[in-house]
Amino acid sequence: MPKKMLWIVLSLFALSVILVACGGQAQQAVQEVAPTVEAAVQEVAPTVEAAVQEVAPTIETAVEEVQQEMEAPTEEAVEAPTEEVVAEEPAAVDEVIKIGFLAGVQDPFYFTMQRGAELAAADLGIELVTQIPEEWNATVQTPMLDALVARGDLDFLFLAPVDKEAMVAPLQAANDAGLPLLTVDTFIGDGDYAEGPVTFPLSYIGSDNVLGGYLGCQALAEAMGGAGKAYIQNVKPGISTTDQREEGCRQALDEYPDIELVGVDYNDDDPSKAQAQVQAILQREPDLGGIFGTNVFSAQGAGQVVKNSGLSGVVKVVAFDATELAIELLRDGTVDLVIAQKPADMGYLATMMATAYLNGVTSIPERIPTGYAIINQDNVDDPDIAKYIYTQ
Ligand code: T6T
Repeated sequence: MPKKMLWIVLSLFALSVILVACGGQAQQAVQEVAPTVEAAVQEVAPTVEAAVQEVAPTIETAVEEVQQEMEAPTEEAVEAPTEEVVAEEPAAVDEVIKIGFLAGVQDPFYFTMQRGAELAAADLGIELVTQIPEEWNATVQTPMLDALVARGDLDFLFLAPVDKEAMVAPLQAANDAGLPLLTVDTFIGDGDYAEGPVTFPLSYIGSDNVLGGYLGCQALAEAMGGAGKAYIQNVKPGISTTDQREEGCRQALDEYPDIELVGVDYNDDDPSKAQAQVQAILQREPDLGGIFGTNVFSAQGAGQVVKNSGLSGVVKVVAFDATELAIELLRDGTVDLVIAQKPADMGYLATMMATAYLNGVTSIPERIPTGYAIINQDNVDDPDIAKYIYTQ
């Protein structure tokens, strides 16, 4: 503002202060000088205006510059992102998040997992798209996976791959198509998504199945009195979970020199095939002492044949998976121990981790073990245990 302008304004201000201080006489004085003041104001008004006009563009530019500075990200923020952030761009979360769940097969274990996932979906306000194959088979699950990818509206997918090798390529294709994914219950590769041969799935949520197999067969060996002939009723080689349960069982039986493992059969997850195989081994080994059933249909087949053969309590049975039928066989003494996984927890956690990831959380643990409940005749009615029984 020009110096002259400043002086005029200041002197006018001083004058008005003096006038106020002087009271009545002042008023008369004011009226006398008013025209002069007015003339003075009229005189400087154009200059003031011109001066404002003059500096206006500068002020405006300055304001714009400040605004731009505030919007632009700082040097550090641009350079700082860690490696994971670069991995994949999470989906825009402006519309409802849509998460796909592809199970392994229709059985009480996955129905219970579905209920856990639905509970999480309700809690988190996301949409869940569930698909459950009728048969446990990679040739059935692969086209279902491809169809889920082809929909193009899913933001994330979690699934139980039915074979740890055969499902690597289909999942890689889904991931390459931009669909982030994690596996529940089973894994692909060796399950180590941090250092293993396959690392693109974000996480593996499921039981420690080697431990589960070990606990199951340690209990079987004890129930057999540490001696005799044992047998494993399994599903199909190549399934990460049941392969590991067999491995853990063998480790436990190896600790009992007086126990002989007389056979392992694979029932393709078909209960009637399981029954036929158990009838065959009982004929081949009439003094069989114990059977370990590695999952729902394996244990179901074994338990029903032992019961129907009147061998309840004679041939010891350990069942993996806490279906209502397994619990019934436990209550009537055919089954000695039931190992309950936590499929509802797996479904809930998978939905939660998927949602967290889509909301920008980058530190999703590559491994989330979900633990067990060991059920026997003494604790089967304890509500804290009974809650782990799978619902139909
Ligand atoms: O035992 C579960 C699951 O953990 C396994 O991967 C496959 O079989 C079940 O679904 C039970 O049928």
